[in-house]
Amino acid sequence: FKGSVSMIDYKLLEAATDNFSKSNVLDEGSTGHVYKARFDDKMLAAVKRIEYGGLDAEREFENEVNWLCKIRHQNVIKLLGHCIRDETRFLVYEMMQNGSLESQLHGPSHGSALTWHLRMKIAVDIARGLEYLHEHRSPPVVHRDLKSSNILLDSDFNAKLSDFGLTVNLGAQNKNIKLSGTLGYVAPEYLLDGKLTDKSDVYAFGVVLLELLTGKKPVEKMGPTQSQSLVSWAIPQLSDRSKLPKVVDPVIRDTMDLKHLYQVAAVAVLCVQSEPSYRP
Ligand code: ACK
Repeated sequence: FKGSVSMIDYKLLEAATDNFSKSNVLDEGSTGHVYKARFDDKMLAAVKRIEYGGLDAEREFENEVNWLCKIRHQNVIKLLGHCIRDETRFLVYEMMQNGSLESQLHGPSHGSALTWHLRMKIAVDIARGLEYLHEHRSPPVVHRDLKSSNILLDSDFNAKLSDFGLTVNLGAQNKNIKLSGTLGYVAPEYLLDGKLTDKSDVYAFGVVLLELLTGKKPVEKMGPTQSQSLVSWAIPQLSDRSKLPKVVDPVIRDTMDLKHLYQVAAVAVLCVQSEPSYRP
């Protein structure tokens, strides 16, 4: 692997996680456990341990390391190192103390820590991360699995994009990209026709905005018809479409109220549907 992300010695990982002790488990995810790690008695990090999960999982691991070696942005998770031991793979990330946006919104606290001001800032952080991937990388990079569980929050609730296992660039070599992503977030044109563009991420961003607004999960395991109905639910919220461009501006100033935020969510979804030139 290229870049500045270092290979970390397995013994160091064992020591930093007290031998992967139960008390250090942050999450028991489907792809692997995430552990709290403490290096040199001070620096905190999160270690994802991925047991052998077949070729696809291996490819995703390599893909994640390769992308995170190349991408440095304040709204993208920092990969500090990686380690391979027999069939098990480890990824070491900067610690994100407030966990995922999904657990903040849908966990026991039901979003109570997230004021409207904070939700607004999280939305802008995500947009900045996406803008970097789409506009400042050439060819554009598509995250391909944007969702609330892949948005992590640090101790100050700065939001960063994570999980680059499915990420691709829109270069010529990627004409036939296998359909992947998470139902509920996946753009209808990608799901139905396999048409992948950077707008696929924008669609997912629209769904995350709706989640931030309503505190509700997009229905999981649903087909394209239902995911389209989420869109048709959002659009009637806009009373006057001719005012759309004016809505976006005040967002960036910290003056948003619920009504504005609601409109912005609808704008994001609407733009993907109807404005080919739109960028987040
Ligand atoms: O919401 P959570 O508790 O926070 O559940 C997810 C889970 O692991 C799967 O992604 C947590 N997690 C992942 N990466 C990190 C990280 N860098 N710092 C803290 N927690 C993390 C996340």
